[in-house]
Amino acid sequence: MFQRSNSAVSVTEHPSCPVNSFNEWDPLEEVIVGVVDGATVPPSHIALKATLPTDQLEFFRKNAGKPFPAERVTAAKKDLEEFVHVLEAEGVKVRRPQPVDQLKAFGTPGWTSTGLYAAMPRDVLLVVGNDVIECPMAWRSRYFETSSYRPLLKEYFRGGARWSAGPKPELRDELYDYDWAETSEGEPFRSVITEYEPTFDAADFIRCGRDIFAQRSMVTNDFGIEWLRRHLGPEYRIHVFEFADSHPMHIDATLVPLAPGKLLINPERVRKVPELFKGWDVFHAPRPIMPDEHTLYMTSKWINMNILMLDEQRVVVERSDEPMIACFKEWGFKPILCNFRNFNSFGGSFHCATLDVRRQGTLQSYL
Ligand code: ABU
Repeated sequence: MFQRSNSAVSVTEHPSCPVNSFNEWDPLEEVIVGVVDGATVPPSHIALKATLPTDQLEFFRKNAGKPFPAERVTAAKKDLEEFVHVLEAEGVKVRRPQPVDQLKAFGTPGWTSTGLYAAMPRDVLLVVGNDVIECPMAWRSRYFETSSYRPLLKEYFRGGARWSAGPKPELRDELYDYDWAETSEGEPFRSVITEYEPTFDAADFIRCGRDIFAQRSMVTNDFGIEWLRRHLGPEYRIHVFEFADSHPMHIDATLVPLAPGKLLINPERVRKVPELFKGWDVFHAPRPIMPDEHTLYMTSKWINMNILMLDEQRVVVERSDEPMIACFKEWGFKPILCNFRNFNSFGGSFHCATLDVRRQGTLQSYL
């Protein structure tokens, strides 16, 4: 479950580094916002089957290796443009990845694939302090996803950032449980990936200064978590939680620290708030109001809680999500509104679509 350490609060300062982000709420200065251009349906694979909404399996089977419908990509791009304007109006510097041809096949001696997109920087890159880490992702279609970010990574490195990468995985058949099947209510979590090699998506980790919360998922294994733990070293404590979620993939619609002492939880998945948060204000996300007919290719409706904190007060929330807007106001935050429903169709919301490259602030303990 989780580890606890009582080491004293201390502070590390790197004032001039272009990459500097220790938590989810210090004042945001620079952010990468993804691009949806060229979004392509990945080839069929057991790793996808284990995570896709069941009503999308047929779409993915029929459209494997083809572009997502052009009208949906155009609508999502419009949402992203609005989001960029909203962030700039709030004083945040916005950077964008380079779109690449996702239809171009690539592979290793064991397999071939086409790509997915560069829409979700949160999945592929993890910023911890001054270190930007390329994640060893478990989906074959995402093997080269960092390519879109390489110009930015080189620039940040030249500016003084640390640039790391997890061990490049082989993604051989041994990594996958081809016999994977749905579990029944009450059964322990069954992942579609094995412990063959370390894999993780950045979005299975959420930062809270020295403490980082994580989950095992359909893309993140214990081997990957252990790699990250050793890579980060003793300055950080990774706490691994298990939630009531039989298809976990990314923690940021389940458990989201909003500010020191303030935690947002998914009330369906977090049945018991970990002891670690004793004394914190725990806010229950309201049930999502996304209409059933709104296409969500790759996510649950709980992306209503996939928000982006601009500082301890300002939070970017979907414009039509009235319950969430009302809750944030009641809890003392300042919601900043942005249309994002069409982007949501592609699997995430404001947190997924961003990578907070630089926030003011230093390494602190909040627990
Ligand atoms: N990163 C999106 C997570 C969505 C979900 O857990 O439902």
